[in-house]
Amino acid sequence: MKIISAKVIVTCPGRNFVTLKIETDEGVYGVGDATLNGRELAVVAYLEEHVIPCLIGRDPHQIEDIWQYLYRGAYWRRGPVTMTSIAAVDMCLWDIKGKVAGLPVYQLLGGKCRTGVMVYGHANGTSIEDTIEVAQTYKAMGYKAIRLQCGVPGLASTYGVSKDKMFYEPADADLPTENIWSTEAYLRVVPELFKAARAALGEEVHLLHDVHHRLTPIEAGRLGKDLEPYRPFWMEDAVVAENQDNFKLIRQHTTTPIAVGEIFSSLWDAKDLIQNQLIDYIRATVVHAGGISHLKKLAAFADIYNVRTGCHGATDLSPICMAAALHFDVSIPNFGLQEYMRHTEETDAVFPHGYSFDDGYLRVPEAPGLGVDIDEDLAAKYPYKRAYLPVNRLQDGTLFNW
Ligand code: EZ4
Ligand code: CO
Repeated sequence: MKIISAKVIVTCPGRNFVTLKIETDEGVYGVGDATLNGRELAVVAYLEEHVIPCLIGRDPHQIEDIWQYLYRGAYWRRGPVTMTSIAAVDMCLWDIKGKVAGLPVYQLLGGKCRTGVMVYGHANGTSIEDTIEVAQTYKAMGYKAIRLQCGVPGLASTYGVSKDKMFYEPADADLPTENIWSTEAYLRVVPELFKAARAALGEEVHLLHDVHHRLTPIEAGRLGKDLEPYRPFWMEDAVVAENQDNFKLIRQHTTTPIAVGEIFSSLWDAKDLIQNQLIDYIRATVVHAGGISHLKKLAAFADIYNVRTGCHGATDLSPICMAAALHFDVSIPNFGLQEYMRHTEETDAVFPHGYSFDDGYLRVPEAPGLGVDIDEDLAAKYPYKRAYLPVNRLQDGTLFNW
């Protein structure tokens, strides 16, 4: 079997998605997500100019060899553009292998370890009351885990709080919009949100929170401690992670479980965090961390240190990534939780898929391969539109982390 062609499809059904499609001489094709939010066309160029020419004529069954070829062969290692490109190829090849075998990809990964994938939804609102009201809706829909984000009094807008109640799309401007941030105001409101939420939602439901890289380690230690009475499932991205030592200080001060890694590109970004047991959940994703092949390796490494997975699953990861994530999630022993932000109807129509939500769980597609596709005619109706994530400044104008 040989790869005869590959192409990159860019579509914007409400938001941008980049998709790689690899075709073989036997008519079987595979699809892979290649979306890197706000930097989409950098991945397109990398794939078109530097990856696709190297794939033509290769045997698509040699997933590991092709992975190594693209990783070691580039000389320049890691980085989000490279690893997203490699991930897209990897997803295509697993899709092809599954279709040829007549098996869903999870079967090729060792079969199911669980019947479904527990997911968490995003409840957010400008006030604590609004947020809890949305959380009640999620609970009524069957969600077992809910992320809570609310507006910060005194700030005009912040990450995690959408204009639309059930959809959240932060990359919404032709050039970055600017948010203003106050750590002090934020640290006052979040414990209040959790206190009210526990009282309103009961003890059973898992409650999560995303700090979105806004704190220093000692501030994160304090927030973790303040949230302990309400038993959060995790505190996410409490600090920036370039310096993995940041997490030591957090650990010294709180037993709130720690999650990090949605912007990690590889195992190497998480190595010290895992080995030193400084985190509880690793959020690296199929699309941004080298595909199913690399994430399997990361999860196996994490398992040794009791770290479980909590894959990123925001709307900027396409339904192709979601399908791939579900095959991965059901097949590994140390799965923790999967993020699930629902896509819009337009997006779901461009990417027909076989996964479905059922009482708090996503069920993995049972069709051969990944069980997801792209409708190219429909995709062509939505041309690329440049869209950036916001930037964030402190009240005195200092550029901060978004
Ligand atoms: O802001 O995916 O946990 N989820 C998140 C996301 C991120 C976006 C950025 O591309 O933090 O909503
Ligand atoms: Co996040």
